[in-house]
Order: sequence, then structure tokens, then C-alpha cells
Amino acid sequence: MSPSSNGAAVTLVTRQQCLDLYYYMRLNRAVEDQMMKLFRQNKIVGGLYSSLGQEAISVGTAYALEKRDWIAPMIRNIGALLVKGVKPRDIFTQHMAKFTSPTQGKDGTSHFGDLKNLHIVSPISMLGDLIPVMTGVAMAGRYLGQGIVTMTWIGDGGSSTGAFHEGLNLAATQRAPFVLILENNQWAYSTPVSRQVPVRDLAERGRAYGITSVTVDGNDAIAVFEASRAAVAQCRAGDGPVLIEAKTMRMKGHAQHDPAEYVPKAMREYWEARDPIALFEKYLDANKLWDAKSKQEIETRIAALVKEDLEFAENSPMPPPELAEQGVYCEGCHTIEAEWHRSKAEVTPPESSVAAGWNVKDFGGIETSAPGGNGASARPAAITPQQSAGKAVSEPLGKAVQASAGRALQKSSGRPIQQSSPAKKIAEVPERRPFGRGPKGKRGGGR
Ligand SMILES: Cc1ncc(C[n+]2csc(CCOP(=O)(O)OP(=O)(O)O)c2C)c(N)n1
Ligand SMILES: [Mg+2]
Repeated sequence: MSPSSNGAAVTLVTRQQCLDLYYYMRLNRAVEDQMMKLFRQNKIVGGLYSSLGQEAISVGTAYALEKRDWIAPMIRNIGALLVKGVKPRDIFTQHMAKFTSPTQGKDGTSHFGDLKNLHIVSPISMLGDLIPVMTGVAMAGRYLGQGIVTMTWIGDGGSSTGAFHEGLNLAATQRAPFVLILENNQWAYSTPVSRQVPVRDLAERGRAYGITSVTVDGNDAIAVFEASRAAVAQCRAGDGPVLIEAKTMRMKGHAQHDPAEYVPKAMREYWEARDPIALFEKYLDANKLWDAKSKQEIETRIAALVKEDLEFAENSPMPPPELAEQGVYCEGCHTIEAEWHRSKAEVTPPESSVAAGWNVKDFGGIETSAPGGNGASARPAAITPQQSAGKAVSEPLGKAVQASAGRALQKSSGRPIQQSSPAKKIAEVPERRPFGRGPKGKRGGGR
């Protein structure tokens, strides 16, 4: 397994951390395997998206965070939700639109959050909008003195949107304690990365904004965890943001309805041989971090948890019809209070007042500087008659317009609409001189 990829001091990953990473990856897969069965039984409401083959990314990144930190997951980040403390039953009930789900059956997939306890911002879009949102959360946390780091994920396709670039630039400019995980899973629906972006490593996109950007093997749980841990430490130290590109492969179609027949066979086989869970099992074996008994214990624990939570979800009722008209508008149900972790006096005047670092003479003025000043004038220099819009621009343009107007008129009706020559007619229109563009009555005539 790779050492820390961004050059940070390498701290060993403990045995317990390795076993935790394995547990969450296995749980992630077990929950999704179960949901695939539910989908085929027609018990899932809406679409079902798979993170098969990407578990090391969701788990390895979220595992680097602390409880106080904030995440905003994407559709393929169920692993991150589990690490953050969401229970499998919440994921099952949410996908089945049950009354016991976090949204009481009002929304599906991973469209739910928990601002109060787990610090999860509900997804608003797959395509980049969470980047400015999580930048804002990071800035707010810094302002309130909370010492938090925020994290969200984006796909290779999502990294080509305006929201991605605007958000990342904002994060970079504000030095927000924010980690962006770019899951390069080779496909954006049916478009391969090579036909979408002319660069090899999508981490280049972060470098363009002057932020630390690294590329890691997204199927190597230790590499992902180490890079994420270093990124979180960098952000916590005030040197964020950080972008981590994790190269991986989307092993299913975009969603259950997509058989992904466009994926070349050789490509699929290459990645099948690099399954992140199988790779990690080999790592645990080779480093004697577990034995057959501890592996069996993990399997038994996961099977029992999934069974219990599935039963809970299956036995849960659908929402009552009258719920549909409740909670549509907020009627005082949300009282969001800022959690100050430092004295407000620190961020309010006079303590927060900072003397301006620079001063420009006559800044904001409209009059010319006094004689003997720096000579700069706040008023634009007078426009010379030659520069004025009059002659130079409008005459040739006028001729071009009148010629084409004449052609258009003749073409549309087969004969000129007006008997008089269009050229002569347009020539009679007085020259238009926009107000304030030059001295009146000079060359070129006025109004
Ligand atoms: C504005 C908009 N257009 C299209 C979609 C549908 N859509 C959702 S995800 C996606 C592809 C995203 O690809 P990528 O960012 O690579 O993420 P991946 O699915 O591979 O995880 C598309 C086309 C959408 N949700 N919103
Ligand atoms: Mg993709």
C-alpha cells in the first residue's frame, strides 16, 4: 500500500484503524447489496445508485474526519454516511420512502441530512453546488471559532460544471478549511473522462486555483485514508483547502436502470481485479492484522445489523396521506442558532476593527486631482472628435445595414416593399450620436 501521497509526515495507520476501515467498507457493500435486492422486489421508491468499487473512497475519506466536522454526501457516498454515524435502517427506510425515515418518506435516496448531531448537509445537487455550500459552512465554522473541517465529493463529470469552478475558486481565495474529494470513476453517465476533459489528472483542476491537489489510488483504502488525514490536518492548521482526486471505476451503470453496455470489457476486467475490498483483505492477511476468526466476527456483526435494520424498515409504515401537506413551508419548525465557540467580542468592533492596509488618493472621487497631485484624473479624458462614435463608426455601419436591409426586403416579398430606393431612404435618417459621447456641434454634426 502506498505511503502518504502528499508528502505529509507519515504516521502509522493502527491495526484498529485498519479493522474499522474494513468494517465500514464491508458494511457499505452489504447495505447496497441488500438495497439491490429491494430494488428488484420493487420496494425502492425512485432510483438506486451504486458505489460498488468506490467504497474505499467514501470510507477512507470520511474516516479521516472528527465528530465535529461536516460532510455533504453524494449519491455514491453511503459509506461516508455510515462512518459519520448514520444507521443502515435510516438508509433503508429513506430509499423505501417509509414514515420512519429521516425525511418521514418525503424524499428518497441519500437526500437527507442531520445538521444538529451528525453534521450532515443534505445533498442539493450531484453537479457541484455543494462546493460553494460547504465552503460557506467551513467559513462559518472558522468565524464561530469551531475549528471544523468540511468535506464533500464530486464526480469527474461534475468537475466540469461552473459551480465546481466558482466554488473552488471561492474556497481557494478564502483559504477555507474544506476538503474536496474528486471521485474520478472514469464515467459521467456514458461519457468517458477522455472525451470530457483534455487532461490526464483531474487534480490539475485544483492546482489551477493554487490549492494543494493530489491524486491517489481510490481503490487503496490506506492511501485514501492517509491522503485525507493529511488534508484534514492541513485544513485544521489553516492552510486549506485541499483537493484529492481518487482514481477508481464505477462498477455498475449510472443507476440500476443503466446496464452500462458502453463500458469496454477489458476495462471492466482490469478494475474487477482491483476490487478495493478484496485488495484490503489481502493487505490485512499479508500484514497479519487479522485472522479467520476476526474476519468471521466482522461478517457476523454486519449480517446481524443489516438483518435487524432491514426488518425494521420492512415493518415500517408508509407515511399517512395528510403528511403531504405538512412541513411544506417552515412555520417556525427550524430555530437555527449559531454555536459560538469563541467570544463574540473577538469578531465585533472595536476588537475586530482593522486599520485599512492601503489608501489611494482621491479614491472614489469624481473630480480631477488638485494641481501638484499625482496627475491622475478621476474624470475620463475628453474624447476627441475622431474617437467619437459619430463619423468613423456609424457611416460604414449605416451603409452596411442599409444594403442588407434592402436585400432582405427584396428577398422576402420578391420585390421591394417601398418604391423608393431603400438606400436613399436610410440615408435620410439623421446620424445618431449617443448622449454624452462627445462634444456637440463639432465635426460630424450634432442633433
Ligand atoms: C443539471 C443536471 N444535469 C444532469 C443531471 C443528471 N446527472 C446526475 S449525475 C450525472 C452524471 C455525473 O457524472 P459524474 O460527475 O462523473 O459522477 P458519477 O455519476 O460518475 O458518480 C448526470 C448526468 C443532473 N442531476 N443535473
Ligand atoms: Mg464519474
